[in-house]
Amino acid sequence: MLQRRSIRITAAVGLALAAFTLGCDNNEFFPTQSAGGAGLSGGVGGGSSANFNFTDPINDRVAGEAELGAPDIVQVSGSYDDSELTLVLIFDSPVVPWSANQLNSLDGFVDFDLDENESTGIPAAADEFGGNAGLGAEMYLSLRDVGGTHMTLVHAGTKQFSGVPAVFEGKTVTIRIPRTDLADDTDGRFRMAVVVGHPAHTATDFAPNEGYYTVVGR
Ligand SMILES: [Ca+2]
Ligand SMILES: [Ca+2]
Ligand SMILES: [Ca+2]
Repeated sequence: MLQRRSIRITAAVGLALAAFTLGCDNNEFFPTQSAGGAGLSGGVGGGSSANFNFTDPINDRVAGEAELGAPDIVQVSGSYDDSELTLVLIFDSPVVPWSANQLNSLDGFVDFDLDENESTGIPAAADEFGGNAGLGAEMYLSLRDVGGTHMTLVHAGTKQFSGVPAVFEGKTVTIRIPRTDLADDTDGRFRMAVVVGHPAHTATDFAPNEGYYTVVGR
């Protein structure tokens, strides 16, 4: 468990999960109540969107054959527009929510370097598990599910976090992040690195294997 990534919501807290500010830094945080106010937008906004699409090799798990069946990411795609970031993670075989506690249950992080500056934010999670993403993340997404329907988006600096909708459909996981949650991105570009894992190992695959993806939105 990463000390600095202490905010890993693992309890179902309902759909109205809203932003909190935490004073807790050393333990997993299990919220027992949700604050009202923040609606979760699942709608499609107007205007054009910039699409992105990156690939990762198949069957390149960190531990090789020893982890056959564990999440192996093969594609990271989505769109980024005025209203939201849609992030689509595709695997070589179906994955299920972390809470299902299966070999193919999804764990991990997506790190967002919103100012494209490695010296600001926190080191990528991938780097802590033997990867080499080389970015400084202002925000990160914990891929552990919240109640099977949401994941936790965390601001690395303020520790504010919110629930964002995540849909598991076979080999595909789709996450929608409101643009307002990515306010540290001021020019429509950011860097992103993904590390996926499962309940036995936090890191079974890096995407990309080294470095980061640069998303150019609008
Ligand atoms: Ca892979
Ligand atoms: Ca940064
Ligand atoms: Ca990989």
